[in-house]
Amino acid sequence: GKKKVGLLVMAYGTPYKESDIERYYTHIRHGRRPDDEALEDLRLRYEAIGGISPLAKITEEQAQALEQRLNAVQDEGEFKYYLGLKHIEPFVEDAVQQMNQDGIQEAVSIVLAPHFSTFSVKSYNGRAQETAEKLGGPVIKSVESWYDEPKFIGYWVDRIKETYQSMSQEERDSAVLVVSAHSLPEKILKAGDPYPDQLQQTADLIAKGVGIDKYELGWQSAGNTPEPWLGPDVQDLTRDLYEKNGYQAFVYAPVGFVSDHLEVLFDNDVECKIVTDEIGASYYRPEMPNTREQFIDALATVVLRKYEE
Ligand code: FEC
Repeated sequence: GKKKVGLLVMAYGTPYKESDIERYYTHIRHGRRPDDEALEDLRLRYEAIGGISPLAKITEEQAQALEQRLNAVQDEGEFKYYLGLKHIEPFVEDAVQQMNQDGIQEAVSIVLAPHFSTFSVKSYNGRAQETAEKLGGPVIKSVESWYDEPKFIGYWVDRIKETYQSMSQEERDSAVLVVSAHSLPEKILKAGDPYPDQLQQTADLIAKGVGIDKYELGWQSAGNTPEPWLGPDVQDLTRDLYEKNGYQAFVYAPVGFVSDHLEVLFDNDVECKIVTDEIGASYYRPEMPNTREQFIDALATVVLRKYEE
């Protein structure tokens, strides 16, 4: 038979039910339980998007779709997916242990986030490699980033073109594209982290593909801590851009994420929308990649390139 290849799909994770929120948030805070106020604030945000996040289901479906696609486009190996999450079970370590128990000797890993940073992708990959080393296998080839994969750029170019085409000529002429990712503490810059540069490149490639020159980089969903975070925040940026340029339409492309989840459904669709409502501008947020074929094909291309290295 064909050689079995582990497909380690890593993602952030989300509470499965309301009673998971506390332990999930505590894990995000490195084991320090958030105070009641912070906890209640998070619970209310989940409530505002329907109680819990659709992320768990979407992540699972993305992994399944990616496995299927990989097995449809090549014959060399038979990919089997394992889900490894950052902040809730099945944890990254659980997934690697399962691969090991299943006798998987080689694997490719990918994080469902396009841009590399020490806080995100490096930590996922580190946890996977460390566990594999400790257990004596499998050998894991880890994708580090895929922010410039042409098929991924193509996904956003197509969605944004559709959005601009749905506008009147007048609105299109006074529209701006806001390309964003999750903010991180500013201290990553001192360590030479490529994260902001990679987001800039993603934005430049998308704008070029769409054929627009009015676009800006923004950061969103910054943590609730006293240290400085990368900015400008997308909400502040929206106000500033309106004051400076009087834009009538704002198109949000949260390209640092790949699914409908809290950070998009709340931080963009609720919080940014509050600002565009206030200033009387239109709010647009093209569909997230989720399990769209064009996106899954982009991921499959990236994984195969790594596999064949
Ligand atoms: O449940 C859902 O639908 C949303 C899941 C979710 C995703 C996500 C993505 C990223 N985060 C990143 C970094 C940080 C840093 C902190 C932080 C805090 C939170 C909190 C929740 C949360 N994150 Fe998250 N993030 C998601 C959910 N994140 C909930 C806690 C409440 C809050 O502060 O809003 C700050 C930790 C601290 O307190 O010190 C840093 C990065 C990504 C994108 C890359 C990736 O997906 O791995 C980076 C999805």
